[in-house]
Amino acid sequence: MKGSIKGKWAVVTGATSGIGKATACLLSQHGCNVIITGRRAERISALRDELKTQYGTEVLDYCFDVRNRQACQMMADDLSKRGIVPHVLINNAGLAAGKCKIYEGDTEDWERMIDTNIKGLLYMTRCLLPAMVAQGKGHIILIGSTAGHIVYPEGNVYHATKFAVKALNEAINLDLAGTRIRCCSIDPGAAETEFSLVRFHGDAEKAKQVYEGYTPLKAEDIADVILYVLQTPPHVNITNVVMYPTAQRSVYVWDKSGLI
Ligand code: NDP
Ligand code: 8X3
Repeated sequence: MKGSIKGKWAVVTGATSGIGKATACLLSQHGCNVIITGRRAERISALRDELKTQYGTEVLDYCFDVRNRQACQMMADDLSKRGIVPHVLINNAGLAAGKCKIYEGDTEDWERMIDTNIKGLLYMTRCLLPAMVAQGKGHIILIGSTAGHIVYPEGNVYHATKFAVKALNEAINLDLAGTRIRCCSIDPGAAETEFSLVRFHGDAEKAKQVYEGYTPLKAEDIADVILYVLQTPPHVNITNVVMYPTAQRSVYVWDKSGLI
């Protein structure tokens, strides 16, 4: 029996762009009420209006930085005041900042990645998981990466953060043993979003080159997998999905001939 997400509440962090936005749209299309978050206020409110108009689901929007623990807690408190216990938390907000040898790394880039990809994910989980545990159900999705399985040169700190996500997925699952709450890390390879634009600090030409010569994953491909995982029946816990574009078989093996 397929589980349904209709009428449930899902928190999606990083919903202003890429994977988070595609996921918020798909969940909303399937009748799920969404709580969308991100730092870019205009994008968040535009998405809220679009989803309400297009799908008629309930949408709440919160504009904050996941690196700010108090702001994460304020969102959780506000939900609780409204009597909403999210059934789903999608910890998607994240980034790579820079790509260079570790001895040339920018420590501000390191802090952005560590504070967002690890600490932001932890804050959101710490703020929302207790209510799920209390109600005895829920589903957490972590957006990890193939970068959390194998390291490529100059990826150093980004890899460290995604290896941490892999460890946290295992840890969360262990700590939730004996509950009905499930946790899954979805780990994509190259997906064309604003990811590379952010990584290369706004250099659009460099970002474009990352996706040349092959068909990368689309944000919607990852959203499809998230939906599949969320719709599995309550006795099924898919704990990890690794997905590459067909043209990429590992972080090292690509076909960039333009054929695939
Ligand atoms: P995008 O840059 O398109 O989207 C990133 C999202 O994260 C934006 O909505 C951004 O919103 C949000 N975000 C970033 N920092 C913060 C912050 N401090 N506080 C709140 N929100 C934040 O990239 P993707 O969609 O590709 O990235 C989403 C996730 O997928 C990341 O965790 C990334 O590591 C992971 N991933 C991406 C892959 C890829 O190739 N694209 C492959 C594997 C994993 P805003 O700026 O408005 O705050
Ligand atoms: C993003 C995938 O290969 O650019 O996490 O690191 S990769």
